Amino acid sequence: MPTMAGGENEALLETQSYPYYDEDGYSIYSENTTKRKQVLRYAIYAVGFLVGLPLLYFLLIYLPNLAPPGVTIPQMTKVGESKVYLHPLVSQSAQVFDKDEDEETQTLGLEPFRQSPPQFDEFEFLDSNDPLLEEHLKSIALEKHAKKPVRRLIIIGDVHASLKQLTKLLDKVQYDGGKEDEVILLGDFVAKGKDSIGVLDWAIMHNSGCVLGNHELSVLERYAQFHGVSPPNFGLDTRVSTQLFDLDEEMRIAKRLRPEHVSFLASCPVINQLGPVPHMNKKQTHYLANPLNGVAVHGGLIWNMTLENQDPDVVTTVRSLLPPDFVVATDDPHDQGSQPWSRYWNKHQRLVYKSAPKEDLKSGKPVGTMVLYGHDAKRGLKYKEYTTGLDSGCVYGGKLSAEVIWSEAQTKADGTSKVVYQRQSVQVSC
Ligand SMILES: [Mn+2]
Repeated sequence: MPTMAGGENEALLETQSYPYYDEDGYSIYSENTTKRKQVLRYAIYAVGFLVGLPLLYFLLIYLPNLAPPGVTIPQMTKVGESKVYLHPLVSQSAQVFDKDEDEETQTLGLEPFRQSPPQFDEFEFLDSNDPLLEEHLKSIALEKHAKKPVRRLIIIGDVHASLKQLTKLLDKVQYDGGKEDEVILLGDFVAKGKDSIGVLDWAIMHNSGCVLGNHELSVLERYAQFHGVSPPNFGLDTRVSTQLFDLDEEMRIAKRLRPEHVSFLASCPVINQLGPVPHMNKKQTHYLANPLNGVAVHGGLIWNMTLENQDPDVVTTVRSLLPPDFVVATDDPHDQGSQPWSRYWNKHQRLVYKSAPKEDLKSGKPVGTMVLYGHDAKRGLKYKEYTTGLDSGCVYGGKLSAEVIWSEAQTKADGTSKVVYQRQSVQVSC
């Protein structure tokens, strides 16, 4: 055969090898294929719907929730004051308290120690027109209506994100939800446990009082880095943080903080002045007539400094003091020769009390300062005359502890009335 046109040859080949094309080049299966394509299109729509909807949810709902918008951290308070005061309570079934006959206790004006906790529903507020109230408020230098009256302070040691145990403890003390009870969290209420955000939400919902712990401070520092805002500061004390934080547990908490969490954390002072709290003798057997000035902190205070001069980083972390002068703080109680900060605080406050004018002791005005603190789970629940340690290691399988404080108008056998401060220690296992 002579030469053949290349095109013809190719066309032939094509027809032979692709028999499902007719002469016009249309598929003889075109109807079937269209149906198949339609099914395929619907399948793609279905899959797209199934994948797209969760994706949309992830992008619009879950992700923004995962990293809420950043806000600037408001200026924080070093020394703050509780917004409530303990209004004296009176028992409905009028009780008369015998004067303690012991000679030593008489001179000190001791009050009988209530062994069992009172039933708080039996109590009501002392009438606001009662002259005893006027006299009492004057002795503690408090103006009527300056603060919200409450019946109890419920001061709670390191909660560490243990929301379940917190509510269990509050059930046990029959917390009224914040109407006339004031909860004060002693710092480190976030981190380590299961539900940091849950505890924060609880505290905000119940308008609870607080102090700043080392973990809250760390979380705020990480929050500042994550959102590129200024780190937490206390005004004159400029905190310059050069540290870069990794993705640790506190960073994960920081990423989840919503603006209301940040403003709550920033509202917690480092040192929270609570007003008068009961004063018990060294052996913890009797109440003294004078209350003490109650101060809540997370770690502790340095004995030779005013509240205003304390360093926030020390107050939130101190456990012990270093020799030779015991004015330098360490958080490691194993440091050689170190002593608990509370030992020096108690020594110093005993001197303050001894040197107080006799009239002050008689007037019922607070003399000396009681520090309520957490942070020291190893030493645990610790009662001294001028310090109360309330971290009983809940998150390590220990207990969660509350110190419940109230004041009572008591009538003595001789007919005189007086306001006394009392306390009760309550624990739940974790
Ligand atoms: Mn701590």
